[in-house]
Formats: sequence, structure tokens, C-alpha cells
Amino acid sequence: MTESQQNDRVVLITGASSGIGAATARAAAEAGYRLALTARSTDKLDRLVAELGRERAFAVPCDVSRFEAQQRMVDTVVKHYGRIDAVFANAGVGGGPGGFSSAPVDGWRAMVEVNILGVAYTLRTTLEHVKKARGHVVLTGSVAGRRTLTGSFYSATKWAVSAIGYGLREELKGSGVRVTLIEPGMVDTPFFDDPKPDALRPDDVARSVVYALTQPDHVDVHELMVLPTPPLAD
Ligand code: NJP
Repeated sequence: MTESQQNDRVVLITGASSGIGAATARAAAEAGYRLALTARSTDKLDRLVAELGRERAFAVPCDVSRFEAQQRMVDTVVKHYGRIDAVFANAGVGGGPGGFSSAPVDGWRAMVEVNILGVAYTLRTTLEHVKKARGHVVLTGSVAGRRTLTGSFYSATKWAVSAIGYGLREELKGSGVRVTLIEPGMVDTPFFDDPKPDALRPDDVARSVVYALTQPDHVDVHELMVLPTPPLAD
């Protein structure tokens, strides 16, 4: 791909207002992509657009758990850029402790609406454009969607994201569209209330996303599981 072709390419990032999504916006801008950024926090998105520059970044606030809102957001992005080449479906929320015995059920609903339905709505509203571009779908799954976590409804929603990724890859076979699951371990982001000094940093995951996006067309990166290196033994 020539540099000017890369510069034309548009990546839509959900959950772009903080953590992994915001770090990926910075890394993708550095790699020459133009960005469409969405999340609910208008102020944070505006600050990111100001940082990256209006010629490279465009923000459309949206609640991904609402299908019509995503449809309007995608229409606005296509009106602005005329295309969507890649989608990073990354918005997600966690839940409280207590397992299936006592965790608050409202948290379960939120996780289904954002982590599963939100991702499916992002696909439903963007695939038409991504197929036209023979582009790329990147999903933020999790190591929690590939391994057993004790009593974790969050883990169940990330297993669903893994399943969405596998099923989508089959659906898109022959279309030229590539599908990548990014499966991080713990990352130090606002996802947690407390700092996580031994975890990955958002930029560590952002580099994986850009790695997948920038491979030549004939290279299909299926899954990247990225975990913090275990601490040195005493
Ligand atoms: O967390 P955070 P991460 N509509 O809280 C957005 C997964 N993951 O970067 O709407 C639209 O900084 C929210 O924006 P806002 C995790 O499951 C994480 O760690 O403004 N957007 C923000 O931009 C998730 O899928 C770890 O509040 C909504 C973003 O989502 C992804 O990584 C480990 C929304 C969340 O950013 C990014 O999370 C792992 C809605 N209804 C997977 N609700 C980890 N941190 O350890 C939320 O394996 N957002």
C-alpha cells in the first residue's frame, strides 16, 4: 500500500474516549489513518480530536447500546469521510463482584447491551461500507473470552465476542474483509477504579491493533492474545 492510499483510509473506533480506544486512535493517526471516533463522552472526544487535528480525526458521540444511534453515527461518518475502511469495535463495560450467586443484575444487562449487542450493532451498521472497501474488522475480545474466569458474567460476554469474531470471519470469507480478535489481559485503564501498575498499558494494546491493520492484504491476523509478562520470581 502506498503512503497516500494509507492516508486515505478511515478507521472507526468505538469506545474511543479513553483507555484502549483513545490509545489506538493516537497510534492509528501516527500510522497515517484518518479516524472516526465515537463514545458517549463528548468532552473527551472533543479533546482527542483537538489533539489529533481536525484533518485527521472526526468525532460523533453515540451510545453503542442503541441501534438507531449507531445507524445515525455511521451515516454521519460516511457523510463526512465518504468511506469506512476499518472498524475497531472496542466499547465495553465491566461488572461488579459477587458471581452468579450475588452480583447485581443491572450490571449484567449493561454488559449484554454494550459488550454483545453494541458490537453486533456496530457490525450491522458498518459492514456494508467495510465490504465495499475490502477492509478490516477488529474486535476487542479478552483473555476472559478465551479462558475460564470464576463466576464472571463479563467473561461470558467476552466469550460471546469471540464467537461473533469466529462467525463473522466465516460470513465474510471471500469478501476480502479480514477479522481480528484482540484479546488483552489486564490493562491499566479507567475500566478499573484503582490503578493497575502491573498490568498492560493502553498503548501496548494499541500497537497490536495497528499491527493487525497494517499487514499486507494477503495476511489475515485472526487473534492476538496480549498479556502482561509475569513478575520476576524472588
Ligand atoms: O476501558 P475504558 P478499556 N456507548 O473504560 C466506552 C476491553 N478489555 O479501554 O461512553 C458508547 O477506558 C467508553 O466511553 P464513554 C473492555 O471490555 C479491557 O479498558 O465515553 N461507548 C470508553 O471509551 C472494552 O471492550 C481490559 O464512557 C461506551 C470505552 O467504552 C475495551 O477493552 C481487558 C458505552 C471503555 O474504555 C476497552 O476498555 C480486556 C456505551 N454505552 C478487555 N459504554 C482491561 N482494561 O483490563 C462504554 O481483556 N463505552
